[in-house]
Amino acid sequence: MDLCKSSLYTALDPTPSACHGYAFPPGFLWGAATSSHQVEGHNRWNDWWAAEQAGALVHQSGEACSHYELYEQDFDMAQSWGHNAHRLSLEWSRIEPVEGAWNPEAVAHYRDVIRALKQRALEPVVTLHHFTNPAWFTRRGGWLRRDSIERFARYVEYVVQQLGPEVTYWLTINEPTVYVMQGYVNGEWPPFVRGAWGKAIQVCYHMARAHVLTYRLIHQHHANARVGFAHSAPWVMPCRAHKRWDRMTATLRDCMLNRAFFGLMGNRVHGRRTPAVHLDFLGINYYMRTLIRSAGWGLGRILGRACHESHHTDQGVLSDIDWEVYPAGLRAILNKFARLGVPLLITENGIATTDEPLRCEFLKRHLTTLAETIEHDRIPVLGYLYWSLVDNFEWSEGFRAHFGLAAVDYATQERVPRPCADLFAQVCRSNHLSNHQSTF
Ligand code: IFM
Repeated sequence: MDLCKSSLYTALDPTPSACHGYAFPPGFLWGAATSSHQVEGHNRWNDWWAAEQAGALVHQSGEACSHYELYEQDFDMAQSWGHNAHRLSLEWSRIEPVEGAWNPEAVAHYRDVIRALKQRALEPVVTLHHFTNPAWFTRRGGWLRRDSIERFARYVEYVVQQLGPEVTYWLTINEPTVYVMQGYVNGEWPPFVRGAWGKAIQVCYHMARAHVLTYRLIHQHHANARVGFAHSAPWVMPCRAHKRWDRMTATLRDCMLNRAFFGLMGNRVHGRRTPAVHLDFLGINYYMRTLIRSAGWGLGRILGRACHESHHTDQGVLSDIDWEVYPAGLRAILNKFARLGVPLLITENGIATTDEPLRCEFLKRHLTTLAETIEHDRIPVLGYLYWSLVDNFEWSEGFRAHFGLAAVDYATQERVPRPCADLFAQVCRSNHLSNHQSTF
C-alpha cells in the first residue's frame, strides 16, 4: 500500500505536499524494550527462578542474555541504531532479596545502568515490576495478600529515593492483566493457580491499588516524574460478527482485558471523557488481534475462546507463537485509550519470528499505522519502543520466540543484528517515515 494512494490518506489529507511521508512529533521517543528476568541472567532470588529450578516450568532462564554484564555493549548497539530511549525493568528480587533487607550492590548496578543509558543519550523508561516477584514475597502469599500493596510501595519508595533524580519516565507495573490471567486463571505462570477467578480479582485489585499508591509516592519524591503503567492491549473482535453470542462474548472479554483494571483504578475507558487519575501517560503494549467465539454459558465458558481458524477475509499472518499480525488494531487501540485523556507511549510492539522479511513488514505496517493515527486522529503519542532489543527468555515459551532487533547466540552471547534493526534505525535517526519505507 502506498500511503499517498490509500483512500484513508487522500480522504483526510489530499495535499500533495503531505505525500513526502510522515514527520513524527519533535522529541518523539524511539527505542526498544527489555525486562530484567528475560535478559539479565541468574536472577536467583525471584519466584520464576524458584519455579524453574523446581521443575515447575519446562524452560530455565539460566544466564539468559547475560545482559547484567553486557548492558554497555547492548546500549552501544541501541545508540548506533539512532535510538534515543530504552525501556528496562528493575529486578525487585535483586534489590530486596530478603524481606526488608536492601542490597546496595544491586542499586549501584542499576544506577550504573541508567547512567550508561544517559551517557548514550538514551532516555530511560524504567519498569518497577515486570512479572517477577522476590521469592520471599511469593512464599508469604504474593499479591493475594492485602499488605502486598505496602510491601511493593516500600520497595518503590526505596528505589525512588536512590534512583529518582536520574529517571523521568516510570512504569509501575507491566501488564497486570496478563500477570493475573497467567498466574491465577490459566495457571501457567507462578504461582500456578488455575481457574481461581475470585483470587484473580483480588490480585487485580491489589495491583491497581499498588499502582495508585506508588504513583503518588513517586510524585511526592519527584514532582516532575511522569508515571504510568504498561497495559497489554489486544484488539478484541467477535469471530463471527453476525452472531449475537460472539459479539456479546467479545464485549465481555474486552471488558475483562481492556477495561477492568482501569475501573479498579478509578478510570473509565469508555463513556464520558474525563482526565484520567493517577496516570501521567499510559504505556500500550500492542501485538495482535484476538478473535473471540462464544463457547456457551457457565463460569469458565462465558468469556468464550480465541479462534485461530483462518476463515477471515482480512486474516493476518500468525507469528511463531500464533499471534495474529493486525496493524489496524493498533489504530483502534490508540483511539480507544486516548479517551482516558492522557498521552500514550507504545511501550511494546514486536513479532516473534525468524522470517526477517515478515518482521520488516510488521514494523513498516505498524509504524505506518502509528503515523496515520498521530497525524489524522490527533492522538498524542510520546514514543514507540520495539519489543525487544535482543532475543530473550520468553517466559514459559523459553528461548524459542525470536522478538529481537538482534539475535543472540546463547552459546557465546554474541549479538547478531537483524536487517530490521537497520530499517528501524532509519526511522529513529530521521524521526520520519518516508513513503519509500511505508510502501509494501
Ligand atoms: O516478552 C513479553 C513481555 O515480557 C511482556 N509483553 C509481551 C512480551 C512478548 O510476549
